[in-house]
Amino acid sequence: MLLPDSRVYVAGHTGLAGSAICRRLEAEGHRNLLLRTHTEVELTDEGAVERFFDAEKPSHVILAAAKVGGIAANAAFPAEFLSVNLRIAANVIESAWRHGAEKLLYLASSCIYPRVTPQPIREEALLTGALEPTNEAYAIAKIAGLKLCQAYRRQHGFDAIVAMPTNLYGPHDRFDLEAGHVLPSLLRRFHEAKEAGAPEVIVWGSGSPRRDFLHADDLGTACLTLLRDYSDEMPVNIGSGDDILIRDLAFLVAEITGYRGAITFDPSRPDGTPEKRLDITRISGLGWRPAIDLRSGIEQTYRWYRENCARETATV
Ligand code: GFB
Repeated sequence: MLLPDSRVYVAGHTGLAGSAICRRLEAEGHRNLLLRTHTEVELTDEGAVERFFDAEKPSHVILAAAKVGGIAANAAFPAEFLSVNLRIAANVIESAWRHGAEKLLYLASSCIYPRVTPQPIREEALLTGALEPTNEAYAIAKIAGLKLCQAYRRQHGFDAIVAMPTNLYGPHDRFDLEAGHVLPSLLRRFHEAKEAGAPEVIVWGSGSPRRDFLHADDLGTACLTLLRDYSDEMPVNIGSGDDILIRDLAFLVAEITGYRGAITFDPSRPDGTPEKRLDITRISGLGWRPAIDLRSGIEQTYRWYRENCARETATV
């Protein structure tokens, strides 16, 4: 059972998802969080992971560590996305089970569903069709992690559960113009264009794909719900219940950042999956609902970006 003094290890606590999960755990009174940076415990190193679990013996493990990136980074570095994420999943899941963790929550991703599948996407759609080529390597690694959770549950009775988050955004994201996801990239691009008085901002692709965006703080509440109230091999979708055209997202980001110049779409950049809105019936049945609407979530993220990153990124 998850108690305030449970020894909870959050792997990936500095990232977008992991930091939000830590904020939620702390807000709910958890005072025994085990946190280690990359340099303290390298998760691709089997020996380092084994030594950490042997010494600390966490009772609960949240596996939010992963090599992630937007559509361009996924397409450019498939070897790293596949290899690093496979090793992280194999090492952490094995050590957690071996050292007697009570429960493990693995974060997969909505990009592991087939490229074209009925919307909203139900959990049962997994492995029913071909993957989106731009993120196939990452998706295969995440599917392997999910299957490891199911296999350790079946073979060893290990209570490993899987969450399938949609496209996330929020504080501590990677506001990188080339390697980041669409929302942080556009926030930075529109912000810099406004500051520089640039006449045009270029948005990748046709603008016609649709995406389901969830603020990371809503992911945090969903993860706690699952840790407390869910124990089954079926993965659980975590999404907003809605989606938006990338074109409309670009106009919304322009409005929030105060940019007034032209917006041009560049069809030479990839669109990726046409749409991936998640069906959230399963997690809704546990009483969870997203609390942050897209506009106020982007406004809050933009404030965070200006306070924490805008000055450094402007000089890059
Ligand atoms: O966020 P994004 O890279 O993720 O791109 P995916 C979403 C959509 O936004 C694509 C368009 O249609 C892009 O073409 N887009 C427009 C941009 N402007 C930009 C921009 O400046 N930067 C970026 N990045 N996109 C990722 C997967 O796919 O989703 C990952 O590759 C991961 O593996 C993540 O699963 C959640 O939704 O296309």
